[in-house]
Amino acid sequence: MRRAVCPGSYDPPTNGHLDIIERAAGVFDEVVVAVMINKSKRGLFAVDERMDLLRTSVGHLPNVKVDSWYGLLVQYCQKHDIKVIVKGLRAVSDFDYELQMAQMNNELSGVETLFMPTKAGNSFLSSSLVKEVATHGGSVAHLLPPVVDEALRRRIAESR
Ligand code: COD
Repeated sequence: MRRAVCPGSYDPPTNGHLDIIERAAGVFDEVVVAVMINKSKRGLFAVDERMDLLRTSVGHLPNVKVDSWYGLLVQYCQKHDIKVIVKGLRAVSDFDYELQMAQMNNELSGVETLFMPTKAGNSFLSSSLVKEVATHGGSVAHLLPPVVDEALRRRIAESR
């Protein structure tokens, strides 16, 4: 079985993430979306909340499952016998760091990283910009899965 992992912070998931996950699901037999836990960075959404948002957003993809992990991504891959990491690339600015991580992950474990170019219409899209725009009242509904847009509005309203 050809399996791949799409790792990320997903705080929150955007249409850019979803596009990469959907396309990976078309290429691999099984795709795991792994919410990577960063204990030094408090997110807007808790890890469990991000997982719920992802589960709802990928509900139409039967070969995609959602998980979380604290530690090295390659340890997750080794534990679950996953040989491929799929990453989205938005622009040249993503490339330097993604290349470094891909090489380190390969050096550590032999796991390969495949880069998928973002859809042109998503190349400006990031979780952090979406949060910033939404916090100041801008509409980001067209950039997010509906369940995420709703959760984001609610979270921002709660924090006011
Ligand atoms: N279009 C296409 N792809 C996109 C878009 C978009 N609009 N937005 C984001 N993406 C891609 C990103 O390029 C990335 O590949 C993925 O989606 C996740 O994005 P984010 O922003 O949610 O997550 P990041 O970039 O913060 O995730 C970094 C990781 C958590 C994957 C990384 O730090 C990691 O693997 N950490 C685990 C610890 C570890 O193993 N460290 C050693 C690394 S060598």
